[in-house]
Amino acid sequence: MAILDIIVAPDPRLKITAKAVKAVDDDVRALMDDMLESMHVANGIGLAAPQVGDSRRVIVVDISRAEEEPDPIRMANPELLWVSDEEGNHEEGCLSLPEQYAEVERPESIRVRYLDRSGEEQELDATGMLATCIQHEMDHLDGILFVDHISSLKRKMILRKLSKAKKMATA
Ligand code: GNR
Ligand code: NI
Repeated sequence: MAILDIIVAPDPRLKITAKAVKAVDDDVRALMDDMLESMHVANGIGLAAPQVGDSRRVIVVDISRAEEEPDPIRMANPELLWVSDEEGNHEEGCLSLPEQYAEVERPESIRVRYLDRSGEEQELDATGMLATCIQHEMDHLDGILFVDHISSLKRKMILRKLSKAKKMATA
């Protein structure tokens, strides 16, 4: 197991369209496990492979609270089979946009198909925060960040802040 560094925006690696996994082999399983460990260390509820510099279509999610049983979900090649007409607004954050938050409108419920840790095809129905988090992670696989769903004024404010913070850090 290894703790992977999480890439912070702005960074071209967050804009790449990730490639489908051909098979869930030991290498993909190790990536999934390292991502879950890295996500927990960073206190996140989801993580997508591009955030750790790996452009394969792999995401992990665990929305359980600290006092609850862990509920880790590992997905390769996730695909939306259905989204509800009903939309919901939830406040989102992103480990690649540290300390930035905004309300994002997305379908409230989804059905997703994916390959699990054993390479078996699975389908999952999700609603509320779980549905939000899965959609947020799937967006990362297409180079999309939650700020791409909000007004351009808010997006520019957030990206400018992070760009300045990076310049300060590297000066
Ligand atoms: O930790 C995270 N919290 C979060 C809150 C609301 C909606 C989505 C998320 S995902 C985020 C971790 C992350 O950046 N995943 O890509
Ligand atoms: Ni994110």
